[in-house]
Parts: sequence; structure tokens; C-alpha cells
Amino acid sequence: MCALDCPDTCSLLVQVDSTGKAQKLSGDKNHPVTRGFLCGKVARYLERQYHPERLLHPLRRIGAKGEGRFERISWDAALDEVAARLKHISDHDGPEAILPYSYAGTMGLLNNAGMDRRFFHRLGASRLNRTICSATGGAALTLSQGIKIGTEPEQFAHSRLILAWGANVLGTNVHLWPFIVEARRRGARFYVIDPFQNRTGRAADKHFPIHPGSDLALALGLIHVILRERLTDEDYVRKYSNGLTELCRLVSEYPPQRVAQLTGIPSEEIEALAREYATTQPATIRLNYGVQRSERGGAAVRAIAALPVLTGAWRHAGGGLQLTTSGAFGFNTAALERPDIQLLSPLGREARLVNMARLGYALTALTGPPVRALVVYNSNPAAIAPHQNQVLAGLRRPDLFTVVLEQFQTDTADYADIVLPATTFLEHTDLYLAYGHYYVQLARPALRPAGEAKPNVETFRLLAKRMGFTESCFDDTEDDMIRQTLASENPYLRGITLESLEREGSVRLNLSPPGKPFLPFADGGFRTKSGKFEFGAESLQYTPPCESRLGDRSLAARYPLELISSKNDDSMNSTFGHRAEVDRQTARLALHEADARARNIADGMLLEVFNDRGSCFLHAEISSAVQPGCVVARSVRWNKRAIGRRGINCLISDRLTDMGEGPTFFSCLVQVRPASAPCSAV
Ligand SMILES: Nc1nc2c(c(=O)[nH]1)N[C@H]1C(S)=C(S)[C@@H](COP(=O)(O)OP(=O)(O)OC[C@H]3O[C@@H](n4cnc5c(=O)[nH]c(N)nc54)[C@H](O)[C@@H]3O)O[C@H]1N2
Ligand SMILES: Nc1nc2c(c(=O)[nH]1)N[C@H]1C(S)=C(S)[C@@H](COP(=O)(O)OP(=O)(O)OC[C@H]3O[C@@H](n4cnc5c(=O)[nH]c(N)nc54)[C@H](O)[C@@H]3O)O[C@H]1N2
Ligand code: SF4
Ligand SMILES: [Mo]
Repeated sequence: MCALDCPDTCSLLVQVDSTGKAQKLSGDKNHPVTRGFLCGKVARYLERQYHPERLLHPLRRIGAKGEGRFERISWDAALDEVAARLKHISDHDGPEAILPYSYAGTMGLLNNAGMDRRFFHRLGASRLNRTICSATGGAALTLSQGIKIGTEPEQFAHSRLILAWGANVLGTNVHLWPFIVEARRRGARFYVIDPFQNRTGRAADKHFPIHPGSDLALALGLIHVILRERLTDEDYVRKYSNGLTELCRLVSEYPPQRVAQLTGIPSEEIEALAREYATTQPATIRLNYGVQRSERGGAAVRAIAALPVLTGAWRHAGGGLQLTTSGAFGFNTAALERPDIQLLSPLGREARLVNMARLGYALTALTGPPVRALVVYNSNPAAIAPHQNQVLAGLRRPDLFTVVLEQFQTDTADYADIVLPATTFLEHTDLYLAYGHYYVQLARPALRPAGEAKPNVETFRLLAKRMGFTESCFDDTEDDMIRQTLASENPYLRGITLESLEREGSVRLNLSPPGKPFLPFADGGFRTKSGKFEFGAESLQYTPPCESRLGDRSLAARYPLELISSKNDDSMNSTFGHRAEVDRQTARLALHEADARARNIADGMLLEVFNDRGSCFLHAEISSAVQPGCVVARSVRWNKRAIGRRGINCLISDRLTDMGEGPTFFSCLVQVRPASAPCSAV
């Protein structure tokens, strides 16, 4: 299985020669969703697998933090040192002075949230609130639907109208594309709502270039028209939703003319889209996480999720909405993660929760106790976390002990005291869910670990022994952990066992009888307390993001451009940042000709992009795909490849969203000028 943080979780085939070396990587044709092809980045994964810069041995830092000079040490020496330092810090400052930092470098459950969780629970370390990606949309969907599930990808083929709303399908979720193609072949229309016209927007029947962060306003405007023209499915709304009266009152304040001013989309187009959406069945929305990375992102998700409820689109195969499918995998996470062995803090409570979206704050300002040790795995916070200058200041602290488990010498690894080499998904066993389809999957290692690399599971198992933890869960094998995780009361998992996974590789959840589509909310069945969809109008009032063209006026006067640092098609967050080609793709800032002309900027010119938080250098790409007032940087570049060793995230604030305490990557105002003396910044 491909373990990258992607909705598709592709099933792979690896051809291995008699010496144990992989010769070819391809998609598995038998997989019903991913159907035998790979995205461009993973088609070339073997190059990463055998790259000369793969980390093969434990390392100890000998240079300054951030400089990247290390010496090779043995695993025994590395584990002894890590355990001794963690014990010392725990004894002197309390276990909460230790902070794990991880995200979805691998989505495999055991290596993502398995032995590591057990280890940190037993230690009593600070708990990490893993908000960096989907927390806002997840919180919003949970408030409205009670569960994070949506339309099956296979059903998109039956849709007559598909809206990709802040969803770069061709770039970030390419295995949905064939189903969209199939639907279009049968006459469906495909529209994209996105401030930037990326490949997906170019391939659409129509692209709506919305102002960043104004999706809530657009959704309220669409609802206004739908209610005004009585295009609702009254029966569905009456039976399965709550709060229509309040919603009606709210949207009366959002007539199309006003919404046009807020979103940049002409009022006639808003009217037409609302009518077409409400009168075309089945219609489905692929909402992706792009929308919720903004100050009003949570409310936007709730308002958009109201659309298929109002029109009754959920009744039909090929109708509804998909933000994620992850909530259907009702694994026994308590058995996997073992919060029950958590050492309660001296105060007799659970360890504190630290928000990963505010790592800079946590490392520089948090007290009671301050963070003294940081253990990073499956993530590269020096490059990907907001408010980068503060993050780097924290990582430079001489009194911070940093351990990094990695496959490559990332920017974060450069700040480590100890680096521990990690295996790739081709080298270890793991169990997978998906957030873009409904198959549970198992992968066994196809290759021997490179050098002395170890799976995260094994590294934390060994560390637990070194710390003197005697609970039997630290002796569990990977197979034990898989069995425990599958031992769940959830009916969707019934009959799915290690043995059935071993036999079939990918097994569909028990969502519907074989051959029948899964219609999650055809007859209501929302998992909220009321059992109904909650419109929640009281929290859906729209105010423009503070960092946007209609936001804080004095800020917008100094920094008039809205920056979107969305995903790069040929990479995966900062993974693949070592590739020269990826580095070029992520070293550009796309801007509109009018904005370039006003600043004497020519195509290809080196630019300084800045605001009060910092600055970085990128090359101008004058492009009609970007609307005036907006700039786009495909992300995330490795800092160390950039002038001044600063990346795009030094521009991003650590302000949080309206729900779920997520980051606001896409609510960011900047100014741009031709770089006069870039060398002085090095
Ligand atoms: N190739 C590739 N694939 C990836 C990743 C990658 O880095 N590269 N990353 C993976 C990860 S971690 C995730 S979370 C998913 C994310 O998948 P997506 O959500 O599809 O990716 P994003 O690029 O974050 O955002 C999608 C689109 O939202 C647009 N957008 C930005 N702001 C707004 C807004 O205010 N309103 C609207 N309507 N649109 C907006 C962006 O221009 C972008 O085209 O992709 C995963 N897949
Ligand atoms: N400006 C801007 N910033 C963003 C985003 C954006 O759109 N714009 N997107 C945000 C989002 S949605 C996300 S999800 C985050 C992603 O940020 P991260 O979660 O940090 O993801 P990556 O940058 O891909 O880094 C993952 C690291 O995990 C390592 N890794 C992979 N597998 C394993 C393993 O099995 N063991 C160990 N120990 N390491 C492994 C890889 O080598 C890689 O260096 O970035 C966020 N940051
Ligand atoms: S990154 Fe996504 S699309 Fe590419 S191979 Fe992995 S799971 Fe499939
Ligand atoms: Mo993400």
C-alpha cells in the first residue's frame, strides 16, 4: 500500500529480483478504486527508496543546531542516550516537558499511531493535538453530520453534476478522476470552485474563481436562492434535519448581490449555480481540505454540507458530498493506542494537550513546564508548520533535546540531537484505513530495510524497554497489534480479520450488501445526538477573514496580496523536497499580470515575499490562472534549498480557525517586490 498522506491509499505491486532489489513499482489492477495506476510522484518512488541520501544509520549531531553536521553512532548508543535524556527530563521537569510531534508521513496505523502512542501515554508526556490538516473540517462535519463519512468514490460515476469545491482532484486525489470521467461520458457536468485555476480547474466545464476564504458566503448565497425558489426536498429536510427556521433567517441576509461582493462571483452565476445544483439529481460535491484552511473554514464546511441535505441529494447513488471517508473505519483505537496506561501527571489528571499548529509557541513560550524534549516522527515541522521563524527559534534552543525519526535528512532532522533511521512503507508491515475510499488494507514488507533503518513500531518498542516499561503491550508484535485494532464492535468491520486481509489485501467495509452502493444518509441516519443533520445557523454568520482583501484594512493596505500555498501536484507536502524538479516547482510564486505590472515584476524574476512575520524568496510566474489580488505558491519546499533557508511557512500566522483549532494556512496577506539584494539574506 502507498502510505503517503493521500485520500487514495493505492494498492501497489512491487517486482523484486533474486537479490531482493525492487525493479518495478506499479498499481494493482485488481483494486476496485485505485485500479492499477499510480500518481506521478509514486510511480517514481523507487528512486526515493534507493536514493543515496536515504538515512541508513543512527546519527548524533556534532555541528550547531540546523547546520546539519552529524556523526554515525550505533543503535545501542543512540537508544541509551535518548532514554537517559528522556528519563532525566521527566524526573526534573515532569513528563509533560516531553512533547511528541508527528503527523501522517505514513498513514499506516501501527507506525502512525501505534507503539508511539503507547510509549508516550506510559511516559505521561504532553499529548499532541493533531490539528495540522483536517481538524477544522472534521470538527465541522462532526457537528453537522455526527460522523466523518461521505459519498463513495465509485458512486461519482452515477452523478449528473459534480462540484469540486476547493478540491484539486487531478493533483491530490487522482483516483477519483476516472469516476468523474465516466460520469461526464454519460453527460454529467463538472464544475470547480477554487481561487486558483489549477489543472483540475482547467479540465472543468466551468471554473468559479472565488475569493480565498469566502466559501461560507457563497454557500449561504446558494442556500438563499434554493430556499427562496423552494427548490428543497421538503420531505427530506423535515424528516432528517434540525434548524431550518434559523437557517432561513440567516440566509435572508445573504442575497446574491451581497454574496457577489464578498466572493467575486457575479450574482447571475450564483443564481444559476444554485438552480442547476438543486434541480440536477444526482449531484455530488467533492469538498476537500483546501476550503477549511481559512479563518471561517469550519463554518464554510458546515454550510456546504447543508446543500445535499436541503436538496435531498443524499437519497441517490451518485449524490451527496465527500470530504472524507475516514470516520467509517471504526477501529479499536483504544486497544491500539492504550490511553489506559497513561501515567497521570503529578496533578492526577491527563497530560496537557499541545496544539501542533502552534509549535513555535509551544517551543518558545509555553511554561508549566516548558518543552525540554521534542520527539519528531512522520513529520517535518521545520518546513510545514505555521509561523516558521518562531518554530526555528524554538528548534535552535540549546536546552531543547530533539530526536527525529526519519528517512531523509530533512530541515527538522538538521536540528536534531539524535537522528534515527526509519523504514519506508515498502519495508514494514502495516494496516491501513483510507480517507478517500472504504477499503481496509494490509501490507507486508516487500523489501529488506535499507541499512539499519527500523520501523517506528520497533524504535518505540526498543525505547520502551530502555525506559524500563514492563507492560506486556510493549512486547506485542505487529500482528498482535493488527488483531487488537480489528477487534471492534463496529458493524462496518464485522468479519474483517487479519486472515481475510492476508488473503485479499484490500477488503471493503461492510457498508452495504455486496454489489449495492453505500448510501450513507439516504434515510437520514445522521450520528448527531438528535439523529438529524444540524444546520447550526447560529455559528454560520460570515465575516471575511482578518487576513483577506475585505478583512483588516490596515493590514490589507500594507500587505495587499492573498497568499495560497496549496499542494504541489508532483510532491507530497515536504516529502520529495530533495528532488530538483520538485524544488523548482515549489520555488515559484504565481501572480496575475496586473499585480506583476504594478510592481515592475517580470516573469522568472526573483521576488521577495514578505509580511510582519518574515520573508522568503521565490521566482515570479506570471499566470492568468491566478485572480488579481491573489498569489499562489505550490508547497511545501525544503527550507534548506531556499535562499536564506526560509520557506513559505515563515509567512503563515499561527492564528487558528473557527472550529477544531486548525491552522489558517490559506488566510495570509503578503506583499511582493523584486528581490534587490537576495544574497544579504543568506
Ligand atoms: N500531489 C499532492 N497530493 C496530495 C498532497 C500533496 O502535497 N501533493 N497532500 C495531501 C494532503 S496532506 C492533503 S490534506 C490533501 C489536500 O487536498 P486538497 O484539499 O485538494 O489540496 P489543497 O491544495 O490543500 O487545496 C485544494 C484547492 O483548494 C484551493 N483553495 C485554497 N483556498 C481556498 C478557498 O478559500 N476556497 C476554495 N474554494 N478553494 C481554496 C487551492 O487553490 C487548491 O487548488 O492532499 C493530499 N494529496
Ligand atoms: N504552507 C503550507 N503548509 C502546509 C500545508 C499547505 O498546504 N501549505 N499543508 C499542511 C498539511 S494538510 C499537512 S497534512 C502537513 C503535512 O506535513 P508533514 O506531516 O510534516 O508531512 P511531510 O512534509 O510529507 O513530512 C512527512 C515526513 O515523514 C517522513 N516519513 C514517512 N514515512 C515515515 C515513517 O514510516 N517513519 C518515519 N519516522 N518517518 C516517515 C517523511 O520522510 C517526511 O519527511 O503540512 C501542512 N503544512
Ligand atoms: S500518493 Fe496517493 S495517488 Fe499516489 S500512489 Fe500514493 S495513494 Fe496513490
Ligand atoms: Mo494534509
